Amino acid sequence: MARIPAPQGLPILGNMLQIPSHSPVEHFVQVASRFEGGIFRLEIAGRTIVMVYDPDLVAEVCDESRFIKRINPPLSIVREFGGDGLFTAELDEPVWGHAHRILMPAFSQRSMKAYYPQMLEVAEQLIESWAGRQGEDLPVADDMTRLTLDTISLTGFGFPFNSFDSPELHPFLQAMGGALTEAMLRNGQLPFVTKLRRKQEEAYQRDIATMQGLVDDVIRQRRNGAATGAKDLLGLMLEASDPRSGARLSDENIRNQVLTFLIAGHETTSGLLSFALYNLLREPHVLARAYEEVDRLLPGDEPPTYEQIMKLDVIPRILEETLRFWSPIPIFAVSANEATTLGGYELAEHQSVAVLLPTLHRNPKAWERPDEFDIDRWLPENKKNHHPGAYKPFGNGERACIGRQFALTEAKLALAMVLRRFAISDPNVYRMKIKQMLTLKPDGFTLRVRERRAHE
Ligand code: MNH
Repeated sequence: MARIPAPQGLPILGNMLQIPSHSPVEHFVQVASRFEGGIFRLEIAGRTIVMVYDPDLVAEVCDESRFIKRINPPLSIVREFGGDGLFTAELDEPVWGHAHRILMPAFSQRSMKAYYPQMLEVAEQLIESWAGRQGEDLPVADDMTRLTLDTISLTGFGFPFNSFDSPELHPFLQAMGGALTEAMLRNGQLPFVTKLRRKQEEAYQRDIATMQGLVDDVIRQRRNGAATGAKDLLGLMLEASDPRSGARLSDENIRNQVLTFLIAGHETTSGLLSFALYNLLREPHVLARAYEEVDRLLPGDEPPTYEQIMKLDVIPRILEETLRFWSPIPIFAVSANEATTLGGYELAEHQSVAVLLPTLHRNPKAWERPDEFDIDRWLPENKKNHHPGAYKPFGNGERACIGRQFALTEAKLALAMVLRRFAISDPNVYRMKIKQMLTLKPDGFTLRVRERRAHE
């Protein structure tokens, strides 16, 4: 049987030196454009990585009886700080099941209604902050990060960051950016090189300590009874037991979950909102439809209710199409449970297969006019015709994103409130430049706002 096609590499190092350390995904997308079969292989110092972006092949690797998520690089590196939190736990570690079953109810759509008042409170802080900075270049990704970090920490842990009160980003974010970038760099390094980089190792350990210090503050504050909210994520983790086994989460595991949620619970949603605003500035027709929708469904100046936000239709489709165009998590990986074949090629047992979302999400085999931002793809009558392997921004199966409803509720609310109040513009004509720290964001993107109508 033929081997999976691969770009020419060097002996021993393979394709390693071809991968730019600060923008690996951009490189993978370029390589993918040369391998039209929807699958290719990279050899990285003895490690074989298979990338897929053909929708039929993606549908195959999404069959959980054949492929499951395993904690390989780079997730095994992220595990150095995520520990056995949900994102970086093995499926067969008992604690994954305990935490999954304890926390799932807290992420149902019904629970979103309970978080709504805090989501609204933070969204109003964004609006007030922008109202006071009309005509200035607003740092979109930073302000979306303030919004999403404050939202997860307030709703999940009763912990107010109050990020909009400060012109500097919280030290937690600096540390997180450092640690995620370092994890990505280490993923492309030989282990002996990582060992030699003493200064980077020190900075990495300092960043991890900074993040863990904050987590300890969050938990200590709850234990001291300073914050109420027994029904939030932290309350559940401290009180609830696994309905199946009766097991409780250990203190160590709760620390890992809190850190996991502080990172996973904001970084991606911030990227989604930033990319959505970018797309709207480039698609005046879609922007006009969004203004029309918020004026129709959220008239007046009253804070929108949860029920009003749930009636939005154009805004959610903008978010879905944005996640197709720019998935904040550009790759997720699974491993073959046993030796198998994929697309006529042999895969060894435990071979890791990575789904390359930017290429999958624009694959002409699955999408008509793939490079067009078209929110009507997400009308129910069109959605039902989508290829089952064509769209995976939240990953797959049991290991798919637990925070999907949370992210979408928060993002709908924030986008609707921004567009109800402000006309957005981009006089600097931003050109997309992706910053990758494992996840993707637009780097250096600014926009300006002015009030759409007079407020008394
Ligand atoms: Mn989220 C897993 C994307 C928002 C918490 N998330 C995943 C995965 C993807 C993903 C992809 C699967 C990764 C993998 O297979 O290795 N997540 C997103 C995107 C957004 C997002 C695109 C926003 C947009 N995620 C959120 C939010 C939270 C969250 C918000 C929490 C409040 N995500 C998680 C957790 C996991 C996860 C926890 C791991 C779930 C598990 O494996 O049990």
